Amino acid sequence: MIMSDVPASGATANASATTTDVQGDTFQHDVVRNLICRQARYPDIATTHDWYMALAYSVRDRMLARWAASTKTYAAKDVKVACYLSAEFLIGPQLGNNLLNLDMTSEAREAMRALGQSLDDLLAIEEEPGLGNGGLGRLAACYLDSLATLEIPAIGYGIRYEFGIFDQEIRDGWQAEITDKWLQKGNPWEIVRPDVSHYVSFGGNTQSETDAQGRLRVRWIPARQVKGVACDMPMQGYRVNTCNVLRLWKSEAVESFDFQDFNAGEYYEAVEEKVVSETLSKVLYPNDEPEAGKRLRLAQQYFFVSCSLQDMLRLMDAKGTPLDKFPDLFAAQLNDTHPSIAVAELMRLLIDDRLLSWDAAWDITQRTLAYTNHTLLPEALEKWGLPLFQSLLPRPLEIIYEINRRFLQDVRRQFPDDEARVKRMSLIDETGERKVRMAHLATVGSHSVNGVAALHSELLKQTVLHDFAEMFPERFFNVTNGVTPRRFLMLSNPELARLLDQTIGNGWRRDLAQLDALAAHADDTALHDAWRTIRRGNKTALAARIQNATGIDVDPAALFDIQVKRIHEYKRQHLNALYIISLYRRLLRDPNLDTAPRCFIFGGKAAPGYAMAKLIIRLINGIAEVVNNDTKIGNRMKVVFYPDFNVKNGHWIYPAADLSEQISTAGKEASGTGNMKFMINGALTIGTLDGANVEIREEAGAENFFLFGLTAQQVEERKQAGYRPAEYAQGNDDLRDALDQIAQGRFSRGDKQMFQSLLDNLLKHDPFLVLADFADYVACQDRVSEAWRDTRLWTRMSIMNTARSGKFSSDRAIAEYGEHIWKTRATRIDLARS
Ligand code: 26Q
Repeated sequence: MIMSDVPASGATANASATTTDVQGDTFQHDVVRNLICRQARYPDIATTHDWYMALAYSVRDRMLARWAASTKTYAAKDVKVACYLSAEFLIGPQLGNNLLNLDMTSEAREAMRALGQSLDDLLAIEEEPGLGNGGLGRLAACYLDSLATLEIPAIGYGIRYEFGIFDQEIRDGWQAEITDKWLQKGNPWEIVRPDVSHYVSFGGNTQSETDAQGRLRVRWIPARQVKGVACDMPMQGYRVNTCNVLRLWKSEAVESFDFQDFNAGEYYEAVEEKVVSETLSKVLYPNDEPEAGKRLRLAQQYFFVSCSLQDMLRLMDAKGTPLDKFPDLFAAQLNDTHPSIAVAELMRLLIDDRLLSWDAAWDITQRTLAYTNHTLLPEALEKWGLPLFQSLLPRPLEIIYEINRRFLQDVRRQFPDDEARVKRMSLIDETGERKVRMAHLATVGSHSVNGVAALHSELLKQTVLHDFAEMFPERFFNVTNGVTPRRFLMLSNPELARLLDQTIGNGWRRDLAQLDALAAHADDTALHDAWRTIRRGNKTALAARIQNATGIDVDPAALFDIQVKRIHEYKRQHLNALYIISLYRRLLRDPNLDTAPRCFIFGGKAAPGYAMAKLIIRLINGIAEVVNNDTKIGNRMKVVFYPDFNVKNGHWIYPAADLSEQISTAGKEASGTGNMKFMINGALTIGTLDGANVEIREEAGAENFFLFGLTAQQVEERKQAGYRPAEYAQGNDDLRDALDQIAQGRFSRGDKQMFQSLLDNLLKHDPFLVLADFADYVACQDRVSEAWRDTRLWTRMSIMNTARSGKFSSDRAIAEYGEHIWKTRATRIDLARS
């Protein structure tokens, strides 16, 4: 099958010819044909990468038959499509997941074996598209998997970054950032559609005029335009025919780039224009917080949002749906405020291009859009200065002013004589340099606002969006995050999946809540033995990878204590580090101390400009160097910083964890999703009452969770009362000693300066209460060690964690979004009849 034969979404096609074509041949034959016809190689000289490409194309062909059927069904039937707008989609390697979802892993393994290739080798060489920073981007990917699996018509809309999140290397203990070149050898999953493109305007100014009907019209005369071209990736559901699309926009110069009439000066200007246009989708910003004044970032956001909304309008036109039915055809979810310019852009498209009245346009906009908030941290709330906004997006800014004018009128009507409230709620922050508050824009322009865990959704209503929750209580929801059990259990822990099948049947594969049946077997000795054997196998596999990546030898019999996530002060990797130092010092003082051997494993990237996060990585590596080489310690503890934590490495890490570190300052982590990946795989959690930890503990049972630390309310009270971190160091010998060791250069080869800023910060400010929680954390870690020594007890707790993890499937989360927010329904795709 030739890829340009596949119709664009919204068009119709007869898939039966291609379906027969693909299915008529054996799979092995398909692979060889793709090797020759697409890779232009023949078997004798093909490299492993050639075989990978040939296999991937053959798998893609199977998906495209289902994609055509899905697209045709959506175009023909009265369906509502969920559009997930996100600046990030951290989808991970695709081959294994697509084989799993198509239920053809064994077939592919067999075919490749017959061709002299190992499927595992081919899986191993796949580059992962790192089109995201962390939790938020990975959540979007899990949701696409669940949407397709639940047979909900859906499109993911985002940006096709040429360079995704950097690869991390560790040099001399420091993080080094290496450019991510994921597209260098081609992306077999992508289908570029030059025919699906939209123009996006930037800069210039606006003019008002009255049209022939006497209506006031605004014309935006932009300084430049950029073209967005659709690059599609198929998103196959698990054992269903539904195949949805992830549509990522790549920026290009507009065609009017003209070689005809130029003198030399104009030629170079024209080339420069082309370069600037193509820069838009060049690189993912590697920060998981906004940075002030980054013009290109705002341009990226507007670029992908405008392309996506124009695309939805195009699909609606193709279907012949009238404009006022737009909210019945599409639900658009805004993944944080990054796409929140959609509020102004949809208004602009409806008013300026489609000539709707303000009120009609506003009704459509609000009924279409919904907003998910992922943070309460004030520094992480997106705001854009007016001068920048004005110069880049003059027309959308005008619309924001008008939205604000009308909105503040409503506020004054509902809350008379409360100008303080008006100031707090305004879409424009006038406290310092004037800025657009994107969270306010998203809230005002949406019919639904949700947080990502129960605690977070409550705090959202009490803090950053308090005034809005008072004014529009009916808009506020909670949808606790979830993760896909396909990738994070079936694919990455196949042995455990098989054991679950044997123990409780395979119903859990379609409905993760059925894992609950495992609880009845929690004391079954045979299950305990099988459970531990599998976990030991997973730990041995991770140990081999650790040896390979770092040269450190770890013993799979040790307790694997793992913290993997972005490096952030609020996530408190340094609290973990301080505990490790104190344990090390204890072991030195008392060589006969009878403790459980532990292997502490860290992983995670630091934003390149976040000095403190980079210093924390250096500290962990400094501790590792000392501890791992101290013969007095032997194998009783090891410390590892596993470089380049990403989705692919996660596949090896989550199934090998005994203990999951979820130790953020209460009230700061919106949800967390790594916590769920660990739990599903049978790790126990040591954690604070933060984000989804609260619900994890509720589900697992308090007896199967290691809780420590201040609550969100206590954190606030402690701060109100004037928190003095140095007092905690004074009052705790172990803590003072650990800090002293750092100060003396023990973990920096004698350099007493290296960690000075970190120590100063902890002792003088400690904004995330590391020192206040230290003692309780140590006490809790001691309880962990006690429990670990009772193998039966630990295994039971591990089984109970998996058994009670059903709630944390992204299928449950997507079902809630579908029912309460989008009003979408499952649509069965019939392959035979398409
Ligand atoms: C914004 C503007 C400019 C540049 C970058 C950004 C930006 C990029 C990424 C801001 C935030 C992010 C990512 C945030 C994130 O990953 N948040 C996490 O979302 C998860 C899914 O809901 C939660 O589980 C985590 O608790 C939350 O931290």
